[in-house]
Amino acid sequence: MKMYGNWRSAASFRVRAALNLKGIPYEEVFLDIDAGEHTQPDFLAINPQGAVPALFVDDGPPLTQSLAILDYLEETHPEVPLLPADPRPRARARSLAQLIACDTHPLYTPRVRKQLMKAYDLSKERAMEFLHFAFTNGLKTLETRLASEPGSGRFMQGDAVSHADLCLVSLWAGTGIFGVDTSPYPTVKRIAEACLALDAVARAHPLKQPGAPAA
Ligand SMILES: N[C@@H](CCC(=O)N[C@@H](CS)C(=O)NCC(=O)O)C(=O)O
Repeated sequence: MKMYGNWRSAASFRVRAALNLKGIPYEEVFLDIDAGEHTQPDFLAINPQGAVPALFVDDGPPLTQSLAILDYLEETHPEVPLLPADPRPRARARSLAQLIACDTHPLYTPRVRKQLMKAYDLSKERAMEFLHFAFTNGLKTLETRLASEPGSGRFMQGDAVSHADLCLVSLWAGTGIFGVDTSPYPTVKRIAEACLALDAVARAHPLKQPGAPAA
């Protein structure tokens, strides 16, 4: 498999971690999002949305949207399951994953920050305030849910890693990169650290990818 991604990309991290956990070999082409490589015609021909990841799984067009890719990998490589088998915990794992991937992450993507600065004349500092709002809004809900719901265990849903955890680590890595205060979220921290203790997840971390800053 061949994936187009970016070192900092939360959505690419989720897919990379799933590929590693399932033991699926892949190569990654790292686009420089800061330099706008994802908006060039060559890449728009791959994903007209101008967003990573895009994963080529066969000779056909690539798969896009990290949650759809995670589902595809789950259905085609079920040997290492990343979703619970029972419908109810499965729905909860998906709910937690979507809270992050659908309702939190989109608010802090580069295109949103750029638009805030360009169309609404916000300074970089004010755009970063909005980014911090997006993170803390998601983190607060996650902390409340994870600390109070009976489904939580060693990981977000029970004691096995699921799509929810892959989304969580992608959010957690962003808190480090963007300097978000994580002290109010001890349950989120505990679970994120449990995930990052897994070699397959640690190897997929943004700061371990080509193009990432040294520290
Ligand atoms: N919902 C998409 C999000 C894709 C996305 O926004 N990717 C980011 C990197 S994490 C990107 O390519 N952003 C480019 C931009 O915002 O200009 C997914 O889960 O795959």
